Amino acid sequence: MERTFLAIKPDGIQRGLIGEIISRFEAKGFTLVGLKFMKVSRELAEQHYNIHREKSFFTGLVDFITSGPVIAMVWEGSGAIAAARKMIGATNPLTAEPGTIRGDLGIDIGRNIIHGSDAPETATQEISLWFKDEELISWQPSLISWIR
Ligand code: RTP
Ligand code: MG
Repeated sequence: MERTFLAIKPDGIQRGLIGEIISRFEAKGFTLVGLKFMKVSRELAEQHYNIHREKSFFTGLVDFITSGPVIAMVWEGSGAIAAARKMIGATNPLTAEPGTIRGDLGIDIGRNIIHGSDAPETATQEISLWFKDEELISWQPSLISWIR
């Protein structure tokens, strides 16, 4: 079963979009296997975005990600990595398709609400960077009927 790393960025938290975003992945049919509400250290932000270290926007990006709490998550399901990227939409919310999270909810490339791993290798790296093994829970829905 494929796993991907997603993080609701500080703008998503501050705009009250946590429920909206989590609902989309639940409704899609993916399974939540890890979640934490956390303040990101500069060190973690720099490691996470290491690939962009030489870019002009790097310092601003790290400043932003460390500016307020984020929600780090791991979601599981068949094809979860590519499907989550599709649900998130293009990097620039202004050109992201309607129906995607960024296309529906944002307008600023530097404040684009959510991060998602872009490939199987980065998903594996990011999951181990953000989560300890014991923070991830494999589970199946119970067969008990909860409501009668
Ligand atoms: P993310 O890693 O955050 O999920 O975003 P992404 O894959 O769609 O885009 P990526 O190329 O990895 O860029 C990481 C973040 O850097 C900011 N950015 N700013 N000003 C710019 O031209 C520019 N380009 C990228 C964005 O906030 C992007 O999410
Ligand atoms: Mg990226």
